[in-house]
Order: sequence, then C-alpha cells, then structure tokens
Amino acid sequence: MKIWAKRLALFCVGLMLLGGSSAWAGATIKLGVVTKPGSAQNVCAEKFKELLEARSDYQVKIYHSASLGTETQILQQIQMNTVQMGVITAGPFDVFIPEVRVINYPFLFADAREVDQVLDGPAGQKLLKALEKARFKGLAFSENGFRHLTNNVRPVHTVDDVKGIKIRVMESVLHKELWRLLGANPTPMGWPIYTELQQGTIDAQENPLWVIWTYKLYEVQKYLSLTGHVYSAHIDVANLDWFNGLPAADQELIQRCMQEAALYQRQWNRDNEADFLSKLKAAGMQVNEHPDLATFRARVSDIRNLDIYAGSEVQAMLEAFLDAVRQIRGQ
Ligand code: EAX
Repeated sequence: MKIWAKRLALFCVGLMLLGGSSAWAGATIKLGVVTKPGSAQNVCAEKFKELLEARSDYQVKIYHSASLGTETQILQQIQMNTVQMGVITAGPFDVFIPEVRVINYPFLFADAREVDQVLDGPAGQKLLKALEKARFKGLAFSENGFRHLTNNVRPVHTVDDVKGIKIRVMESVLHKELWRLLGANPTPMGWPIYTELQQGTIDAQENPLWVIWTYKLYEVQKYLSLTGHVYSAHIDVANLDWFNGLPAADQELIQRCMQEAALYQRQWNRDNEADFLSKLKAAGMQVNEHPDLATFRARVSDIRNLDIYAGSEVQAMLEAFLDAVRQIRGQ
C-alpha cells in the first residue's frame, strides 16, 4: 500500500510537471515565410528563432523559399494550425481581414518615423487586434519597406507613364484596385515572379529595394522609379487558438521575442536601403529618384471612397490611422 502511494505521488509530480510550462518544453513551432534566406522576412524569422531558442526549450523550424506555397497559402495553413506562425507581407492579409487595407493606403506614411509611431501606437495595436476575427494572433510588425515601381516598357516619371503597363501585384484586393486606378493593367500573383518578368508575361512589378536586389530583378527589369507609393509591413502572426492555449508565460515570451525580432529587422532594412540602391544602379538599372509623385497622389485621392474601403469597420480603422498620422504632423 505504501509503495503504491509512493508511486501515485510520483505519478502526480510527473503530471504537475507536464501540466506546467514544461509541457511545452522542446515543442517545435513551424514558422512560414515565402521568401528565401537573406530576405527581410527571414531576417525577422531567424532573429525570432535565435531569441526564443536561447530563452526557452522551444524549437523553431522555419519553412522558407515558397516551400509552403504563396503567402496566401501560408496564411491558410496558419489558420488550420498545420503551421503555427508566419512573417507575412501585409498585402495578402486584406483578403482575410479588410481592415488591413489601411496599412497599404497609398502615400499614408511620409517616412519610417511616422511608420513606427503609428504601428507601435494605439492604431497599430487596434489593427493587430482586428486580426483575431480571422483567427490570427497579431504579434508585431516587421517590414518589407516602401514599395517602388520597376518596369521594362519605359521610364516612369508621371502617372501617365504607367498607362496600360502589365504589372504583377500581390494577391491583395487593395493593390489590384490601386494599380487599376493608376491606369496600369494589374494581375495578382503570388511570389516569386522572376520567370514571369523574364518571359514577358508581365512588364512590371513593385517592391522594396531589397527585393529588387535579392531576387535579381535588375536582370529582367530596366527602369526603377522611387515611387514609395505604399508602405509594406509584414504582420508577424500566430494561430490564435494555438497561441491562447499556451501557458501565459510562454505567450508573453513568444510575443516579446517577436517584438524584439521585428524591431531588429526594421533597423536592418533601413540600414541597408541606400546600399541596395547603389547596387541596383551599379547593376545597370535606370533609376528615377524623384518621380512626379503629385500626379500619382492626385490619381488616387478618391481611393477611400471606393468599395474596398467601404464598411464601417474599415472606415473606422482608416480614420484611426489617418488621425494618428495627422497627430504626428501636428495637424
Ligand atoms: O517580399 O509578394 C510580394 O511582392 C512581397 O513583397 C513578397 O513578400 C516579397
């Protein structure tokens, strides 16, 4: 009887250990990014892995280089919890959560300082919360950066130069509508797109400088205009139910590690931008550093009245973002 009691006690201790945070010890978190090692998403994902593994028994396995499919497909896998986390460009989220269109609102942010203040302030937090409707836990914002236009047809200075150009856009409702408004002929496609540019299925694309460099788009695109038309965030997410099922201390740790990784990655992107630009010039791209952005702005000035921004929740989120920007500018 005594031995039996002892065994029971041991068994209970074992159960307690399992029920505590060590139940998750050594668990492997699958994290998806669409891009390849060395790219902006991966810099964030790898930093997160390094921080979390140093501070816990979790293992993070990063699936990259489109091995899980497009960003839209990775988001679907996160929703199904076959993948727990992702560092995903904001664009494709807008099919799942229309409010995300506000980050991609054209010409919203003037610079990185405004980006940081808005995304790390109440407006950004409100947007992360809105992701829960689609069962995503929003952890942090890292960045792709400001997006610029490249093409093969002609140098682009004013918006009229964009007319009729076949441009690849992200699988995003906002991006398709934006390029339609600007006069181009947009086709949504997942990433990557080198072959399509090479074969001439499309003439143009738009992405931050690191993408144009890292994916060697300068080999298949002649003209670059620094339009900075949209700020492209990454939203760093987890499956909401998986995340909520973790012990509170683990949730906090994962959130903290991702926030630190995101800050580290934003700085990495900004520190390298000038270097990417000189490399692209050296590689032979014809760069227009000062396109006539007033003509672009004028063409999209009505965008907030279109269907894509209709609906009280999207309008309220847009107002929160526009308001936050106005406050920073003291308007
Ligand atoms: O980082 O699909 C896109 O254009 C994205 O910017 C992609 O994540 C490359």
